[in-house]
Parts: sequence; C-alpha cells; structure tokens
Amino acid sequence: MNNETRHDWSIDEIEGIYNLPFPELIFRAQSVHRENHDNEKIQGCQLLSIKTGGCPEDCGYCPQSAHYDTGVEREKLMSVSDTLDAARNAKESGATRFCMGAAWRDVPDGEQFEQVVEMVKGVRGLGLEACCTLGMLREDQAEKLAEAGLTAYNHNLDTSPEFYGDIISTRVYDERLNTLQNVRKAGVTVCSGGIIGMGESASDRYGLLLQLANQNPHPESVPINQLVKVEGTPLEDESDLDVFDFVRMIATARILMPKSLVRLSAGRMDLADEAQALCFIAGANSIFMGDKLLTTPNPESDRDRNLLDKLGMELFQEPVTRTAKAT
Ligand code: SAM
Ligand code: DTB
Ligand code: SF4
Repeated sequence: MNNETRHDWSIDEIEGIYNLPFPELIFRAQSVHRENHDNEKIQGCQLLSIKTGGCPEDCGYCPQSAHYDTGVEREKLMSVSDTLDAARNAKESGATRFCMGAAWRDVPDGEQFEQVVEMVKGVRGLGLEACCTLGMLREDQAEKLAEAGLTAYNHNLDTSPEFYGDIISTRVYDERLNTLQNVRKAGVTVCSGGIIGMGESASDRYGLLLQLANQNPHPESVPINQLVKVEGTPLEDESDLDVFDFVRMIATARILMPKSLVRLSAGRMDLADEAQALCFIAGANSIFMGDKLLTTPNPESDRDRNLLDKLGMELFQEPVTRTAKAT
C-alpha cells in the first residue's frame, strides 16, 4: 500500500476507492487508520451555539437561516461567562475540544468580535482545544483569533463546487476557499468537511472529497455530517441516505487524508449503534457529545458511553491537535 500523504488525487481515483467492494474498502481504511491513529480512541467534542438564528445566508439545510421558518428563535451573542460555564461542563463530561458556532454570514468587527476573542482565551485556559465556526473570516481577524490561542476554525465546503449553487445562493464556493486560506495563513488549524444526504449525486461526493484532499496541507479536521432534516428548510423532505454511503464517505476520507481527524458529526440520531461502530472501524475518530448539536438533537451521553463501553473504546483524555502558534 502507498503510504505517502498525497494532494494530487483525481476524481477517477476517488470514485474507484469509494466504490471498492465494501470489505476491501473497510480493510484499506482501517489499515490507514491504525498506521496513523490510535484506533481504540476517539475525541469527544462539544458544540455550543454562541449566537443562534437569524442568519442572512440561505443555506438550504440550515435551521438557523432567516430565510426559513423553522421555529429557531434569533438570539443575541452569549456572554463570555455563560460560554465558559458550558466549556467547563463539557470538560467534565470528557470533551477535549470545544466548538463555538455563530449564525453569522461573516464575523462582525468590534465588541462582538472582542467577546469571541475572550471566549477563545477562556476555553484555552481550561486546557481544551478551542474551535470556532463564525462564517467568513478575513486574514486580520484570523490573526487575532490565532493570537488568542484558537486551535481550529471550522468552515465547511459542504458539497462539490458543481452542486453548491443548488443549496446556497447567497455566497459562492470561492468565498469558502478564501476563508480557509485566511485561516491557514494565520496558523490556525483547518476544520472543513461537508454534508451528505442533500440530494447530491455520487459525483458530488467525490467532488467534495477532491476539494478537501487536494488541499496542501490537508485540513487537520474533516467533519462528515449526515443531513439533519429540519422542518421548514428546503431540504426537509429529502430522501433518507443509505447508511453504507455514509460509511463509504468516512472510509474514503480516511484513505485520502490519512493523518486528519475524520469526525462523525451531525446525523448520529439516525445511526444505529452498529452503523456508528462501522464508522469508527472505517476511520472516524471523533464524535460530538451532549444531547444537542447547535440547534438539533444529538444522542444522550449515556447512550454514547454505553456504546464506547460495548466496543471497548475510550475517549482521548488530552487534547490531540497541535497548534502552529503556541499559547
Ligand atoms: N454560519 C457559519 C457557517 O455556515 O460557516 C457557522 C455555523 S454553520 C451552522 C456550521 C455548519 O453546520 C455548516 O457549514 C453545515 O455544514 C453544518 N450544518 C448546518 N445545518 C446542518 C444540518 N441540518 N445537517 C447537517 N449539518 C448542518
Ligand atoms: C460541523 O461540520 N457540524 C457541526 C459543526 N461542524 C459546527 C454543526 C452541525 C449542525 C447541525 C444542525 C444544528 O444542530 O443546528
Ligand atoms: Fe447561516 Fe451558517 Fe446556517 Fe448558512 S449554515 S444559514 S451561514 S448559520
């Protein structure tokens, strides 16, 4: 097997890997996984929506877009102290990464930005990895977050460039790529992945993986989300995703980006224990913990603890992501 980390994958190669006979795909993914990671451990991450709802973007999957009537109420930016209380609880529950999400198109300058900077400092002060997902980010803003100690910035490409316009009309793919570049330049690690189950074709899935896997360096963190269908969004009636496609997506991401953390992200409410176990075998090494993602439900912590116990797996006790900028 070829062990080098590559950034020149072709669509044909990705299609070939994704469509391998399932046992062969899983064998290859698990082989790459154990060469590069501890395959008995996963990272627990906790999400917190620090600024909920009322977003001006029209992402067709998102309950927080102001364009759709989903019942999600618009809220103000949370206080630093409430955020840090949530981070402390997350740490107590075993999370080592704390991800703060805001329903913004881009990051506002001024007081609100300063507040986020304080949150980042506080979360790092607790010994947790700090991740933010705040929309589009300029280079100078990324620099400031880097100085505050931000470990990672999440900004998903979501799908292929070709399918993007079917899902979102208020921004373009290049703007996403540009933010990722700003994050990278500032020395913050990149968290970028996508969503499947939005009615995309198989080629769109290969296209998303191509965009991620041909970045140099690869995103250190690659969340793979299954669409959470939310009433009121344009994608509420999308047909169910075949669970094997979800596992294939994770396995292919693992093979293409051997050293990245592949994150089994949204959509676990619809995944049986066996399916989640397959995802771990296919190379997923992280889950979101706690009974809420940003605005939608996530499995209760008891269910997760039970699952990990049954599988003889554990959560990482310490942060796993090294930042370019020491704090
Ligand atoms: N507003 C910022 C942005 O879009 O970059 C940050 C917050 S946004 C909610 C973060 C990510 O959540 C999106 O990029 C999308 O990939 C994911 N997401 C949102 N709604 C989802 C859903 N219903 N199912 C799965 N993933 C979803
Ligand atoms: C990611 O890829 N998935 C997370 C995190 N990054 C920010 C968000 C999932 C959101 C699911 C819908 C909701 O709960 O609002
Ligand atoms: Fe806004 Fe982000 Fe939701 Fe899009 S995904 S509507 S940018 S909160």
